[in-house]
Amino acid sequence: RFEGWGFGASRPQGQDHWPERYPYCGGALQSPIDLESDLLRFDPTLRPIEVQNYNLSPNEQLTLGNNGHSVQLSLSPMMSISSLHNRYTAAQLHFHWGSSSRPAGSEHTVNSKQYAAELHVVHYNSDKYPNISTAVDKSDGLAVLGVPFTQQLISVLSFRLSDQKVKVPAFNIRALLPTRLDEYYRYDGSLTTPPCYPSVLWTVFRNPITVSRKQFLTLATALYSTNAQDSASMSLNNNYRKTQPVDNRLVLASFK
Ligand code: SG5
Ligand code: ZN
Repeated sequence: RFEGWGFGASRPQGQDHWPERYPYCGGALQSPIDLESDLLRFDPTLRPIEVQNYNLSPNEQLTLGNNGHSVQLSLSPMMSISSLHNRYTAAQLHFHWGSSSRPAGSEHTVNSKQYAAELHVVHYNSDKYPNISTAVDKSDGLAVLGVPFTQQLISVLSFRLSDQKVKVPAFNIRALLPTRLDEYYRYDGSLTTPPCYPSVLWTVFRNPITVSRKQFLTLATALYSTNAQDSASMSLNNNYRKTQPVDNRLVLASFK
C-alpha cells in the first residue's frame, strides 16, 4: 500500500515530485546529506552518545510492521538517549537499503561514498512532547541515530509488501550500533520521507557496522513468515532519498 509517494526519482510520485504535494520536501534543512570532509567542523563539546535500556530482554515483545516504504520495529518506551539537551525516547527503528543488483542504499553518504544500508533509530523529545505524533513537526521534536551498514541486508530483508504486523521477541538493540558512540557527525535536518518536516537532530555514527546474518535472524524469521502469507506482492528495495543541499548549515564532527 503506497500512501501516494515512492522513492523512484522521476516517476510521477517519485522523490523529484515530493515538493509538489509536500512543500517541506523542497524547503530548508533537508536530509540526508553528503558528509564531506571539507565541510566538517570539529566540535569538542560533542559528548559521546549515551543510550539507556537498549539491551532489551527476549521476554519483551516488539511489533514489526511494513508500510510499503520500509520495515519498522516498534521500540520500548524505556529506551532513550540521555546525553542530549533533552531526553529523547525511542519510538521505532527502520532501515534503508539498495537491491541485490545494486547493494548501495544508505541515505547519508561520506565523501560521496554510499554504504550498503543505513539503520535509523527514531526518538522523540519526551521532555517537551507527550508522544511522537505531537513531536514530529516540531523543530526540537526528533532525534535520529543513523548507522551505516557495510553488509547488504537485502538477503534477509527481501520481503513483500504487506500491511501485516507481527510480534517478535526483543533483543539487544545496542548490538545494532557501532562499538564507538563517541565518533559521529551532527547536524540539523529533516525526515527523509514525506512530509519531510525539518524536525530532526541528526547523529550519524562515523563507524559503520557489519552484521552477520545471524544477528538478523529474529527480524528475518518474522519477515519470512509475513512473506509466506502474502501472495500478490511487490518487492521493496532502493528505499533511500538522494542527498540534499547543505546550504549554509553547520555540519559538526565529534572527532578530528
Ligand atoms: C520510514 O522513514 C519510516 C517512517 C519514518 C520515515 O518511512 O517508515 C517505516 O519505518 C515503516 C513503517 O516511520 C513511520 O512511518 C512510523 C510509523 O517516519 C518517522 O519516523 C516519522 C516520525 C522518516 O524517518 S527518517 O527520517 O528517520 N528516515
Ligand atoms: Zn529513515
